[in-house]
Amino acid sequence: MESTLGLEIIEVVEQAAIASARWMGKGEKDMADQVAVEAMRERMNQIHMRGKIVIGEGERDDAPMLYIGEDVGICTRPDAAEYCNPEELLEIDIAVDPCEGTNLCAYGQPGSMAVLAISEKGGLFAAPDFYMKKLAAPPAAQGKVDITKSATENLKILAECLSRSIDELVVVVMKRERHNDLIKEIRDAGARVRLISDGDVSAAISCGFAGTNTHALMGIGAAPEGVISAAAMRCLGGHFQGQLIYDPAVVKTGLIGESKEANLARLKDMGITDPDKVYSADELASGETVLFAGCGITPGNLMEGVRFFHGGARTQSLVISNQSNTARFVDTIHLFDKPDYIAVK
Ligand code: VTB
Repeated sequence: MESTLGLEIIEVVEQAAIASARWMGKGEKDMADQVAVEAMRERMNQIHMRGKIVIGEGERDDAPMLYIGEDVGICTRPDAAEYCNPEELLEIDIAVDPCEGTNLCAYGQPGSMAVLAISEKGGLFAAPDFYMKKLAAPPAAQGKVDITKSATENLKILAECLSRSIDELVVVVMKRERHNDLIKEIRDAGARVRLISDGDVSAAISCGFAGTNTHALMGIGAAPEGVISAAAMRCLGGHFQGQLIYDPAVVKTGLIGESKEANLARLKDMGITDPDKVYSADELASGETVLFAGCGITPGNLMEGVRFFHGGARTQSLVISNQSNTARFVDTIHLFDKPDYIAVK
């Protein structure tokens, strides 16, 4: 799966990032998202694969493109068997977020990315559109920190695992009212907090790389993106845990507007019998083969953003694979017009 897909999915995230970056700083987050969705879908449909969106833009009725359950790829066509080889005919599951951190893109802030994760059928947890309490940490702390422990306890463990003092740790937290107590606790424990307005996927994955000065992500973000973060962290051997948040009293805004009872009923319908279960990265991205791809829209901790020049753009992407055990940073120059000569900038 990886050999053919690995390179092509780079182009999928690159195209989404370039489209979205044209709307960077324009203050229109819906446009930044919409063009990314269109570009991602168009490029995805040129790949010889039989893909199904398991995490996407929403339920079929609400999202016209990249909706949950949508078939993508050339080999989903009815006559695919005639021109797709048997391996390409195996169904794969795809989780996408064409513009993660739409606000960041719309306001020209760092950390927005086009991201996706791929696995064989059934290899990615089909997370409901709820919230998720998340804990990400570097590989050295994998399986040692625990989301069920207090932030204070986890910081002690983390400091030990990373052979440093607590005040040398940086924890990323999204600036939300729901995190006020958490932020206070982290500061009281002696660690330093980097508050971000949006974009916890970039923050989670940064924990997987030494040198990013990001030692943990704590707090509550969206559940579907948690699966994409988990896919990357699983490949990197980093720590990631997630716990669904279904009680509107915990998160008063956004995704969950209904009652707690209705949310619990929805989870049950989806076959989630233990709504309080703590999911590990291995459970959220359980497939044998897991691939993650991301491309910076605005500059971030891990990747540059899209930089346009006359007639082209330069992007930086990251592809992580648990098959080849590689994390590839790919620097690409895109020439939009057919040039007379390649003017690399
Ligand atoms: C956003 C976004 C994150 O979750 O915060 C969203 O920035 C949900 O949280 O990157 P709010 O409803 O409080 O804004 C993410 O999309 C992903 O977890």
